[in-house]
Amino acid sequence: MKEKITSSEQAIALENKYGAHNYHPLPVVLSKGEGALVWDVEGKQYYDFLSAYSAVNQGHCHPKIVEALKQQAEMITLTSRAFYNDCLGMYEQYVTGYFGYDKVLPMNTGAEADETALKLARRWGVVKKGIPNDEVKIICCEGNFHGRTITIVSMSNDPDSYANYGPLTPGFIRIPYNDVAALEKVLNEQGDKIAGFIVEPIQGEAGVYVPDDGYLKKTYDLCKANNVLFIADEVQTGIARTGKMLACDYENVTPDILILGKALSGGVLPVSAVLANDDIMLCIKPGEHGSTFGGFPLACKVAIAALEVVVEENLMEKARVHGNIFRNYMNNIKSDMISLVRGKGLLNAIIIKPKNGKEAWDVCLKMKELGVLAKPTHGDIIRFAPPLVITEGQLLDACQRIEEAIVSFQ
Ligand code: IF1
Repeated sequence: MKEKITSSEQAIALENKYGAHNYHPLPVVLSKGEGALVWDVEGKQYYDFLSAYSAVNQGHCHPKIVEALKQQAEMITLTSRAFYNDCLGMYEQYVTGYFGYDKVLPMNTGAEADETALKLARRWGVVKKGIPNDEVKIICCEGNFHGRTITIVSMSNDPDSYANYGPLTPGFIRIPYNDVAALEKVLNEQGDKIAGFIVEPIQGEAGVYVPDDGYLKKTYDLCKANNVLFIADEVQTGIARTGKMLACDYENVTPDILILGKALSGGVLPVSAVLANDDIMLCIKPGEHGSTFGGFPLACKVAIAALEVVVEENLMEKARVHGNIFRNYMNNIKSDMISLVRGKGLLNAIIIKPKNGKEAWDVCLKMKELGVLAKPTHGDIIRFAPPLVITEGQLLDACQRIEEAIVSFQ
């Protein structure tokens, strides 16, 4: 076994040979990161315009978050929830105060937090709303992405996510996204059997699909009128990414159940959370849900530091201002390959119209050559989501490189 990887080819070959083939990465091998920048094993520098799918909003290896990790790592890392620890309570107080909820249920990955939210909504539906146990339904949206578990992919209408994974979990009703009337119809027809409506304030996987203004508020109000929980999956849109702490803040909507992940740890550890008030959260009792790592001391300290950074460095404002600069710049690029620019804050996408057989993947390879990393999705969409700590100078430099890549195909 060699001590250290010294070339990209070597690292890629190892992954190919020994790793499951469940990804198709861009051919770049990263070994270092700082703020909005990353370096490959050959030492080439790039702007990171993926941010690990919005997990490193606070920037790579943020010194304050890394310091919190190091300090706690020398004390105690994991206790399980069989015992109390001296970090969890303080974190729970901090995170509930930060987002304005009575209680938090700590988990690790986004998918786990989404699963938790679904269980919580079903449980509430049975014990509080009085829906018969086997008849509880949850409404989800077309184009959703909530993770990879069997139950979560049971909500998906993307065959890559759900096909050939055997029997799916029943109990979901899927309606078109950004369609208030569709929700109203389902609620009118079977509202008494429905526990919750789970929605992404902006659909990430669908290609940064931003719903019409008012969609969240109107659907929230419909849920309220029908005694249905409004469940917001802010795993990707939360923690300042879209220019507010939560994307729901744009419409002054407070979800009944809030799901967070990714940037909750600044990309340092898998840390996710479900937040809700007592009437909902206390429907789950001791022994009825959990996880070995959920709320582990290391995660608690890291998450507090990560959330402090967001406020201390005013990342909401930065995302908002720099997002406007980014979209403005992209909209002014003279190329018929750009058919649409959309997004909010620093969660953006460009829809690429293929030209001379060159498509989004080719644009991403060209950008990589020019020092900007982004990943295509659905063939023709490129997502642009740099760490929120990117400076204006860095952003403009990156925009020039993106422009150069796109016009190189003219
Ligand atoms: C992958 C997309 C992003 C999420 C929302 C829950 C989760 C995610 C709204 C699950 C995860 C990821 C995971 C990543 C691809 C990715 C993604 F392209 F699929 F849509 F970010 F844009 N809710 N999103 O976006 O969180 O369990 O992964 O921690 O490779 O699957 P997780």
